[in-house]
Amino acid sequence: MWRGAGERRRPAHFSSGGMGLLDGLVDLRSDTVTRPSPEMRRAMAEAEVGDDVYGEDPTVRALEETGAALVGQEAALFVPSGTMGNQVAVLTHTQRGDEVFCEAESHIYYYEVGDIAALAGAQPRPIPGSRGRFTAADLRRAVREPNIHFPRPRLVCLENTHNRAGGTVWRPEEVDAVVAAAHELGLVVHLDGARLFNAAVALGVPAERLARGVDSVMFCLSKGLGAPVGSLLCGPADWIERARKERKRLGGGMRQAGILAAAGLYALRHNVERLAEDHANARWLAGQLARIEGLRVDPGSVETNMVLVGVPGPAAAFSQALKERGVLANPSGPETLRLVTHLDVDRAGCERAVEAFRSVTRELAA
Ligand code: TLP
Repeated sequence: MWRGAGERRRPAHFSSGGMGLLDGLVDLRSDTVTRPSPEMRRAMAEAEVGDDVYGEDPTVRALEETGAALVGQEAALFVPSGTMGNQVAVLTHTQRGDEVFCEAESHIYYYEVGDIAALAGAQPRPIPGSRGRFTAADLRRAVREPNIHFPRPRLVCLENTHNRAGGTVWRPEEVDAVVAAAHELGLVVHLDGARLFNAAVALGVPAERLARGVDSVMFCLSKGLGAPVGSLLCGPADWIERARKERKRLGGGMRQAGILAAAGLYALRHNVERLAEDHANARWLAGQLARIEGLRVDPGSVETNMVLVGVPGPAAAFSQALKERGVLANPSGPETLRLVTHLDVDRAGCERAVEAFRSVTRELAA
């Protein structure tokens, strides 16, 4: 317990959850920047732990059971990052030379350092989507009949919500249709659900409904859910045992990981429903920014916690000018910035961001 003399000696950043290098800035670069709250830190400090490589960490086990149940799967594996979760999935589903179908702007293809090829030795086959989604017909067109020249079609990857499309949501029936087509074609499906709970909260459906029928699903605890580290890869129990071996091969077997898993459990218990606040803030931001001359924003396109903002001129220069005004936002295209709302940015922070955008556009127009 945090009490008495010990508590007074605790460094300020430990009790406040603050005092980071960028304190005082409105950080809209990503929901990955959230820092654990004092309550979450307490849960971490008090976690029961053991050596998870021996399967002896009770908190990791509890997190894996809780997470698997939430997405309707039999078992789960705690991994250090979403990237590792996706790549363990690709490694477990495929063999060298297999073909992996994914949307052309998907994280697994765009942002994971080429590791479908580099680690699994598989060939990614990008499918151009519409706002991050593709249809069963698109998939059927992409999958070729067996032929001596072609790789073996094996895996389809979906992403919900879709990051580069701006946090867009796949509806249950859209997932169902692609999963049914994939299975008919003899393929397996992995769902990159880094922000699956954002999709579930936005649609008002259980996360399990959005993962129904898929062969594996990964979701992140370290994004909008607010944990400092960690993702869960979920699937059938025997498949997860094979995935556990791949995680070990990648060096992802962690020891007293219950300290981290406790944060994940806390996040699942306390931070899911509140994602609706982040979505409301994103909608509000988009509505305000759309009124600023010189910016290109479509408030109707905001489905979860992301806003894509077209800016006049290079996004990197605009981002720098925002930073000088205390607001951080990352480019996601040559003239596009991505804003991500999360539990460490409140409405007042969003108001400051709007002011900063107003000031930069005014200066550019002058
Ligand atoms: N996305 C990060 C960056 O890597 C771009 C971000 O700031 O949005 N799948 C999806 C859909 C993701 O958005 C991310 C992270 C991951 C997987 C990877 O998760 P981590 O960062 O834990 O490896």
